Amino acid sequence: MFESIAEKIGNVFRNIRGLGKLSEQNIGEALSEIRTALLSADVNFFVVNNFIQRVKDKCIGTIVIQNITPEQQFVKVIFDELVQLLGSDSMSISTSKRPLKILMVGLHGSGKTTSTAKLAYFLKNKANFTSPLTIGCDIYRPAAIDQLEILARQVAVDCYVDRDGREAARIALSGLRYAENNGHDLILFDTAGRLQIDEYLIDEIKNITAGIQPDEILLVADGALGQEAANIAKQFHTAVPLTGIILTKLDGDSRAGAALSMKEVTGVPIRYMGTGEKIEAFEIFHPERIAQRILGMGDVLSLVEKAQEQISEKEAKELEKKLKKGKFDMNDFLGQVQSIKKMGSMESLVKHIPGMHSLNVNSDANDKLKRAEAIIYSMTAKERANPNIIDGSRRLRIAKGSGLSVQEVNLLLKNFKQMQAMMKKMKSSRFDLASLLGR
Ligand SMILES: Nc1nc2c(ncn2[C@@H]2O[C@H](COP(=O)(O)OP(=O)(O)O)[C@@H](O)[C@H]2O)c(=O)[nH]1
Ligand SMILES: [Mg+2]
Repeated sequence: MFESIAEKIGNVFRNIRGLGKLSEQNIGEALSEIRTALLSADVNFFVVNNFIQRVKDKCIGTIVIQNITPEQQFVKVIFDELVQLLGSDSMSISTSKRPLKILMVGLHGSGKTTSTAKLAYFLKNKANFTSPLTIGCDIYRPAAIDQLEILARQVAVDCYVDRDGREAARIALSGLRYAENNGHDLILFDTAGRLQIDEYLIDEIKNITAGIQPDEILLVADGALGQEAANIAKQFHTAVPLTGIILTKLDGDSRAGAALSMKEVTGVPIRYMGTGEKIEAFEIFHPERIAQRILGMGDVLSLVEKAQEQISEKEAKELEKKLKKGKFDMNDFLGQVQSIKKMGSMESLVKHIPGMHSLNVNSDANDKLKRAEAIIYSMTAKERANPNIIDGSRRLRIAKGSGLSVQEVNLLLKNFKQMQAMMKKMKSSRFDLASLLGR
């Protein structure tokens, strides 16, 4: 996610060294490079200009803080302003009300139906809803109703449909009545989209809204559309009062334009993000983490959070501690291999690790993981704790033990070394920023 802008901004930071006191002159060039990076990530022009102006004012206006170099101060200002731009106060929606009624709106193909199921699943697991109901209000495409039903079944959530219904607002209302009669505590309304915003779509959404009185109206917007997604959101927002945005398709090589333009252009915060086609590829949108990612610092927090769901909290804490210390031995490597294997989706995890997004993870990844496991299992405890002692004869023994070739053992050791080096690097880069930010 956002690799391209992260790389560009990373370069700007690498190039600023030895600034004296921050001044308009000495930050000018870096700012102009950041401006170009933002524009090429398809961030809205006015948003970029305002951003640069705010950074400039803040850099020049700030009092020099002791123990912080001007470069660090510059990075901190950029970080803070990025967080601001991404929506400093945004987070998950409020989930205390029962029943909670959520209306999903958006253009055709933006990911509404998928996100409806993802959100039902997410809230069921994370916000203690016991009985979610999805309601299919897309009357134009029978396939859309099937799709919602299939997805709902996949996440073990009930689904209300009316294949003979002629009016979306009516279906929504009878669905709501059904939900109330059957004690559903979370009600998600999936609606139809259009290829573009038109009068009919807007009327339909207004009618549904007037009927069901939703607690939340979430716009599902395709993140791959860049700043155009923000323009679309703006138009929807004038029709119905949006309470949040779900930005989808942030996996792959999506540019940062949608994420960075959204809040400033619409005033509506991004609440969640879709990061893949699978049901689990759905997360709360954390501005600070995204800002870190855009600044090219990877996302240790998300990594730890993801891992936590698979491995025990204690294990995760230990991993986090080790990551922070930059200590990483073969046992940790094995632990990682196993939790990645458990998670099934290697791609989604690997992307959280700094420097790993370029790694080519293909479909035989799982097979590779199994081999890695076999090799590490063939090592002695001493070798795992201190892989440096693994010489030629030990390699031969390990290869025999695992039933694999010496080349494969060599490759694993090489990968391990790379990862260890990366962890060390991560430790230093992250710590600079973490201590700088006082977190
Ligand atoms: N890669 C990726 N694909 C997504 C994501 N969300 C939805 N999709 C895909 O986008 C397509 C359209 O989604 P759908 O939910 O049918 O959109 P709708 O027309 O708004 O209901 C489907 O193929 C989804 O699998 C996402 O976060 N990442
Ligand atoms: Mg749909």
